[in-house]
Amino acid sequence: MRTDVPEPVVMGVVNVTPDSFSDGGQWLDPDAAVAHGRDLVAQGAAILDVGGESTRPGAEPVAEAEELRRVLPVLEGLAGAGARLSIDTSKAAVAAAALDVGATIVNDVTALRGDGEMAALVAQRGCDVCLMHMLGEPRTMQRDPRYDDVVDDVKTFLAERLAAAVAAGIAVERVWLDPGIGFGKTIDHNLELLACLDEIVALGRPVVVGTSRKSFLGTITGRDAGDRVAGTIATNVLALAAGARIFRVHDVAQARDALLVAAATLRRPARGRAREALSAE
Ligand code: PMM
Repeated sequence: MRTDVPEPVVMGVVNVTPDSFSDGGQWLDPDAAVAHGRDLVAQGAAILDVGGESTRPGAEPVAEAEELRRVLPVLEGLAGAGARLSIDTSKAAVAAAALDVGATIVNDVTALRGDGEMAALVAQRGCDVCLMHMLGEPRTMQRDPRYDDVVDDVKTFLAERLAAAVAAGIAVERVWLDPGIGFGKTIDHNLELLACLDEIVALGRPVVVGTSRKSFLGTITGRDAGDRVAGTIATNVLALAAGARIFRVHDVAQARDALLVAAATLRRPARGRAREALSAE
């Protein structure tokens, strides 16, 4: 039996943005976003990741006041909905306001590099934090990204950011790591990272993967963003087998079912060992 297969945790995406790549504009109205979040909880999301600034390739930054206006009513409406709340932001003021209304996770795609106040805030509040790898910034990140060795580079980056977080007073147990699929990466970079995800898992912290509906899945399958759930699930199941623990997805019910079945299967004793166990009885 594999004893290293984590209990998968599904993080449902609630994008309160006009321009996210697969669901932009769908949940801009706070009531619609709250209803969507509740639906994702009913589908099995243990975490809701609420974001008010799109990080799609080419996206322009959003002003702090506008980001707050988008996410706060939604977080307030989802407090007590049955899932932990994560704030997807790189601004410390937005994270602080979100933590004030019940969020317990900061999902920072800049890995604490975007706002000089963010590390101290996370340290002081004692919340969980997801540190993600991104090459460059959303506006320009898909313009010819290059690495010496993408797996080594991402691994080194995440190890450095983990060390920086701990040096800033964040408890090591609070830190999650994410290779940042699609953030300054070609299709080959994304596939290489997924194929070698065990090396990121070996850094010893829970690993988050966010492949949901992303464009490399469309490149492989020829399908539009809304029709990439099967491709998303393939990556989720493979990532689980490599030891990833948290799966950031739009299609919660399908991902949950696939991950539960995959986890149950991976935990079965291997055939030879099962026979040995039986004959020893
Ligand atoms: N991807 C997006 C936004 N936030 N956060 C983490 N930790 N990991 C990701 O891969 C990630 C993220 C972009 O996807 P979206 O526009 O569908 O939200």
